Amino acid sequence: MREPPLLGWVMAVQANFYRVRLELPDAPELLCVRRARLKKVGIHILVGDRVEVEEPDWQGSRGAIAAVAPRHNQLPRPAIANIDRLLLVVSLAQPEPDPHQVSRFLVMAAPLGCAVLVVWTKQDLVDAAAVATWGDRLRQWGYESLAVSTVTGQGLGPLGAQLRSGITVATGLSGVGKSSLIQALVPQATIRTGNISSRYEKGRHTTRHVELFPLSEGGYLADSPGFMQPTLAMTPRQLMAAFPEIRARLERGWCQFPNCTHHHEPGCVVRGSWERYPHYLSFLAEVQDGGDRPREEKTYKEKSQHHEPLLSRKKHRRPSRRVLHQGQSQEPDLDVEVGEIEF
Ligand SMILES: Nc1nc2c(ncn2[C@@H]2O[C@H](COP(=O)(O)OP(=O)(O)OP(=O)(O)O)[C@@H](O)[C@H]2O)c(=O)[nH]1
Ligand SMILES: [Mg+2]
Ligand SMILES: [Zn+2]
Repeated sequence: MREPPLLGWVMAVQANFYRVRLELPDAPELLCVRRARLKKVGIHILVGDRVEVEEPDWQGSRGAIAAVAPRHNQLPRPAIANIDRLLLVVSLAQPEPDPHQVSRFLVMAAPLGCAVLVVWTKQDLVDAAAVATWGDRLRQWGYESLAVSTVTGQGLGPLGAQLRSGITVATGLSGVGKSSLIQALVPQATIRTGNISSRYEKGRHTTRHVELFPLSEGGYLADSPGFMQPTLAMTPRQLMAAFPEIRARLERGWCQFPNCTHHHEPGCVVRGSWERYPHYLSFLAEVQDGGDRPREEKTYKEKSQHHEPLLSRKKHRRPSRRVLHQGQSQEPDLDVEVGEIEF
């Protein structure tokens, strides 16, 4: 009888090697190559991928990736698969929160279909009233948030407790403290943090390398490069679905027209004086402008479902691996300049 397959998760991609953490307790991480047959059919492997490893060399900590499981979502930049939670990092000061910008990130996260948690950083720089005001405001929008400081250590315990399962990716504007936060939560990680002013001058990100860090209480956390000006790549329908306030209004009543854009149409139950309605209108104008581009018709979730290589869920033995060869995926573009980065 064949041995059961060795399954693991890709923690980092380094040149042509993949660092894989096996699902076996106490197993060492293996530095793996991608099997030539996967390469031949254009199957790429991302950080966050669940993979099957063949021919482990336990002494040399080496192995070969033979198959990749289907992804439930993926971010192209940074290239990470199977995200369970997006940690939207916003600083309470330096820079101050910009509600429109926060809204934009929340909207961008929605098509990934994962949980979203907002974390306010640099709590040490503001008073308790400011923290409470922002927390209340986000609750009105339909999101939970919590405040932390990497200087005083406030809030880090409760945050770690919320990240205990699955893969979490920290995102947010440049300089808000994502890398500092990850460094505080994962002390054994070596992450570059930066000085905001010098980074703006150079116009480059401090954080470029993508890696999953294991949290002490469970779960994995990845850093990502900060955004300067994120763009919305989605359809108007996806935009509407991204607002909890809109969803709530449509649960209570119906607009007169089923294809209502909630802009000018008569009999609209969404239009109103709620706080983020102006955000919705400006995002709507933005996505309608670029709405003809075909790539905007698909979410990354849909894309990954259609193009990803398959690892047969039940029978990942040798004969079933032929399924793998049908898949195709796009090579992630990892070297992206400021301003081009988007979800
Ligand atoms: N006062 C204070 N400063 C902080 C805190 N967290 C981070 N900083 C500072 O904020 C600056 C930016 O921090 P980073 O962690 O590099 O920010 P980032 O979000 O990773 O930035 P990018 O990698 O460019 O996206 C650094 O100078 C940090 O020292 C905090 O809790 N309090
Ligand atoms: Mg960083
Ligand atoms: Zn409407």
